[in-house]
Amino acid sequence: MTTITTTSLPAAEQLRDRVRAALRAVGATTALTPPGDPGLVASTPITGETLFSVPETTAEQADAAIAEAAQAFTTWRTTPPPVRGALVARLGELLVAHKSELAELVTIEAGKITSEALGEVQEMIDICQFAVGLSRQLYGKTIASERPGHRLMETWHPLGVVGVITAFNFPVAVWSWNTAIALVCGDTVVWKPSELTPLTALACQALIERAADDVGAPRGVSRLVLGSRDVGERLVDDPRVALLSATGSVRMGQQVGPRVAQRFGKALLELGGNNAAIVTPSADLDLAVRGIVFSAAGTAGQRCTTLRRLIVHRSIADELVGRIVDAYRQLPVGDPAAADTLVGPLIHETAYRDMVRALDTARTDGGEVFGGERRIFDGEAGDTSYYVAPAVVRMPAQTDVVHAETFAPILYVLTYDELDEAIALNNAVPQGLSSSIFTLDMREAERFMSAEGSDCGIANVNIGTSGAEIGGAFGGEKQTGGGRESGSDAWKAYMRRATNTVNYSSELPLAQGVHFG
Ligand code: UN1
Repeated sequence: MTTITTTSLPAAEQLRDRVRAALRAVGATTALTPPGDPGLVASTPITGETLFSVPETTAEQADAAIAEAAQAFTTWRTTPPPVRGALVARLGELLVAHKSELAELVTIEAGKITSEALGEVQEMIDICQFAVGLSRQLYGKTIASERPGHRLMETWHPLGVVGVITAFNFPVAVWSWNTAIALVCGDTVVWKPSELTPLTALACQALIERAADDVGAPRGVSRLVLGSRDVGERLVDDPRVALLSATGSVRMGQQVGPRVAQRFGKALLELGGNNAAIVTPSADLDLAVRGIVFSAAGTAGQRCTTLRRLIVHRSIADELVGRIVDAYRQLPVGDPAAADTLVGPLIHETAYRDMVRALDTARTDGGEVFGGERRIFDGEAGDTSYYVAPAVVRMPAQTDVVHAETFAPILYVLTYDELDEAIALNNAVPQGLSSSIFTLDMREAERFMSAEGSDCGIANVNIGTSGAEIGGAFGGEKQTGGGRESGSDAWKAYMRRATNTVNYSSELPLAQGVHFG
């Protein structure tokens, strides 16, 4: 079912002007050419139109970018960490100064509503601040030695070049999580953004280069390569890339992981999620409804942390679903730059087709679907853009479609009677990124977070599954890939550890009491 709306979308020429102004403001000088010219297509999901052509990185240029980063590493690794922190501090200042322009590009290129786009840039500013503090805290342990006159300790050293592959849905924040941490750790970075978001990448690259110039760091500390799969594969296979940090689909991770392992490189994978929230009878339903609607419908269901499954106690299921459906009916869907919009567009037609297919399958499986219809706006762009009302689907059971991650705003609802059953449902999917429980019963909350509780990398209480702060380690288990990015001690993945045993005695006792000669 589709709904035709009478409001229209902005004209492509107007969006082009806004992109040019934002790129000019951040100091990006790459020449954009008219759509249809050779190069990478820069488009917008707001209207589904092509805005510009962007120069694509050739194989030789990609090789040169890795070489530059490898060269910069030779001096960056011995630059004192707090001095490295000064570069990240400068990047943070530039992000503060250009927050609105960068957010505007995120809105135009990824379709995020303004508030979420600003939030994404804030996440970049936050990780810069975190990383600056970290630059004075790359702590190693000292360890009790079993031998007299010996000291045992561990030291942390930079790894080398970090290849960063990012997805369209967080086109700037995920780069910054990796780059801010990698830079203070003494690594250098080569970034391959999603081919769907080259414009935001050009803006970030302009800012990091300016930050590098301002503090006297080599520009080679952070390079950008633009292109599709081939360019990413160069990072995957190049032995100069010590760590490959990749965000994207499980399928992508299944290809990337073994290829990096084959050459004994390190991989940090942040892949799909199929996140659930359990709602128990004691839950504060007002709060739960707000948390659920933001996590399930926010970002038009296109976060890896999006809430996709609701596991609700049978006694409150009708009431809760009724309230969510009511809230969904009131969600303004449309131009993400418009002040009152809460749900922007899907990224492209394929995302829409995937959503339609999933809803059809859910219906075949006995699901009862509320919402999910396409909204077509007046004018030409109506046909090429993909706006949908978020969907709620009451499922009789957790069928295959519920186990799959469809990157669209579909919330499947399942019911349970006993908490054990709810936890088993939470854990029954192949992915393990985020999860939450809404309850006022501390026993239930603690069980959910315990060893026999949620098997996810993120397990929340009384908040939704999305919208994590940068201070915690971000990532998940099982098919989510096991990597951890951003806060806590995630920095350790960006460094190598050396164990040092120092003998300051004049004897040579061997460990384990061994005598030799
Ligand atoms: C992602 O969707 O890849 O927790 C990252 C969140 C955001 C990050 C999501 N801070 O929803």
